[in-house]
Amino acid sequence: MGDPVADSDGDQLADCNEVVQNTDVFDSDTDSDNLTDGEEVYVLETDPRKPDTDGDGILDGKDPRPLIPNEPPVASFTKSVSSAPLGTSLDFDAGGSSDPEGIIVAYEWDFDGDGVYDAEGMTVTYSFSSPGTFNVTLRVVDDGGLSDTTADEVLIAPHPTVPVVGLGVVTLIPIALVCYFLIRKHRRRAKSAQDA
Ligand SMILES: [Ca+2]
Ligand SMILES: [Ca+2]
Ligand SMILES: [Ca+2]
Ligand SMILES: [Ca+2]
Repeated sequence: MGDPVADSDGDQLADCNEVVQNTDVFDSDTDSDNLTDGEEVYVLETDPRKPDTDGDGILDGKDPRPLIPNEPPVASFTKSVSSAPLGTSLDFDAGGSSDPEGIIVAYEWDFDGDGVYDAEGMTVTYSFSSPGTFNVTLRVVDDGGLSDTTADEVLIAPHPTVPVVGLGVVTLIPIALVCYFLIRKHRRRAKSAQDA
């Protein structure tokens, strides 16, 4: 300890400064967070005695922002339509998702609600293979590993022509009934005229 600029552990932090910082003169990484004491003091300005300076659960050596605690992202998406006939390609856009202090690194989509993600990407196009009501779920993950999910329903109709055919039958029934009663009335009148 005679030489004031000696650096016994070679971590770029002189022994005399290690004493000031209260770090280990013979351990280049006092808090074992994979950053040397010199790097923490002079470059990142993180605490060389605390492996997780901001206390967000991510060690300084792996933390993209070791001085700012990570906040979870917020998942949000829009869809081109809420209901469509089977066979339609639907567009989904998660561009409205956000993160308070970082960036979103993954967008995952579960279209059929089975818990298995079917697609990845900020914008996706999907065509459902069967009719029904589907709970489309989006999961976003930020650069600190935190995530958020949101879901929205989509209605897929069985077949585009079915409602038209159904309406036709429904309107034909009263017309047929009216015709039947008119003919019956006409026949009765003709019969009573004959009898008289
Ligand atoms: Ca040193
Ligand atoms: Ca360290
Ligand atoms: Ca941290
Ligand atoms: Ca974040």
